[in-house]
Amino acid sequence: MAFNYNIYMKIWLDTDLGDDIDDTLVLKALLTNKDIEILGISTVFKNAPLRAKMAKYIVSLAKRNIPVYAGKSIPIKGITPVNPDEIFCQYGKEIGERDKETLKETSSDLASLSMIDALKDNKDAIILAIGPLTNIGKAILLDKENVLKNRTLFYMGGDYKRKHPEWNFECDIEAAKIVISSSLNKYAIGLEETEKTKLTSEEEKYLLSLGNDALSDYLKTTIHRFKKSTGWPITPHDFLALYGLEKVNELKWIKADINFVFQDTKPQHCFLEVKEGNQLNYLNSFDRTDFVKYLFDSLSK
Ligand SMILES: [Ca+2]
Repeated sequence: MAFNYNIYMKIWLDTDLGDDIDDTLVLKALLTNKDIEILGISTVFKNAPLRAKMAKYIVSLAKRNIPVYAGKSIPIKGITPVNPDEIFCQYGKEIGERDKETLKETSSDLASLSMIDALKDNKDAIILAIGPLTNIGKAILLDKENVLKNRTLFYMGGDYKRKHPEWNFECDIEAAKIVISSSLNKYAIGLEETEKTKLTSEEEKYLLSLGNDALSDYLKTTIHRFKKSTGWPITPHDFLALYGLEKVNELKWIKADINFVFQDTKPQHCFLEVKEGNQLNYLNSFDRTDFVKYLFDSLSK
């Protein structure tokens, strides 16, 4: 089924914001884009309730009223050990403490069920998934009325041109398998492309100069926390999924089937065997200059 691009878009965002800075960049861009309606936000992986609190705080800074749900902290079946009490590097006391009430949400299906409900009421809505695929996989398992059948999903995950393990897939390999074998109309943004988005120090400086409202200031605070904690350059992996969604008709996509391959020597890693097929469309390439312009334009609104 072809993806019908509309200028006005309705999106459900599923995110593991709080660790790498790219999710926070995507959320800020979505909140300030008047052509995009966010139907809901679900958080995933490790401390999903605290991630939901962070997302709620960012939504409140944008003076928006968008439902935020804490989804699954623990993968359906992952490879990497997960600590649901882990505090992410962008955490600050403005987000609030994790409390007993939110702990209950760790095992709740509410996020996935709310995603199904939102898509049921909005036939043209798209899912944008920029974390491990646990909530999406869970939604497919819970979707008794086939609401998700043939619906469109853009996700950052997998590596389609190299035999490299990729974090989002590796963190919940079972969820990735459920999503890949589902009827969802999938647009995949692979690590082999997102790695090319790494910003130069000049580009980082420019990013930090954008905007002077409360939301932009908070974004800068979280960037500083991320940099201080990791020392990593900003690589907006997840932003390429948003770019892919907005530029879907201008970009080249390749249709493929994939198999998950585990190595005996390194069972913790899993790579993809890619062949011609119809399971998904993966991004073949993009113009980095155009992407960086899009990133800066989106974040200066
Ligand atoms: Ca992410």
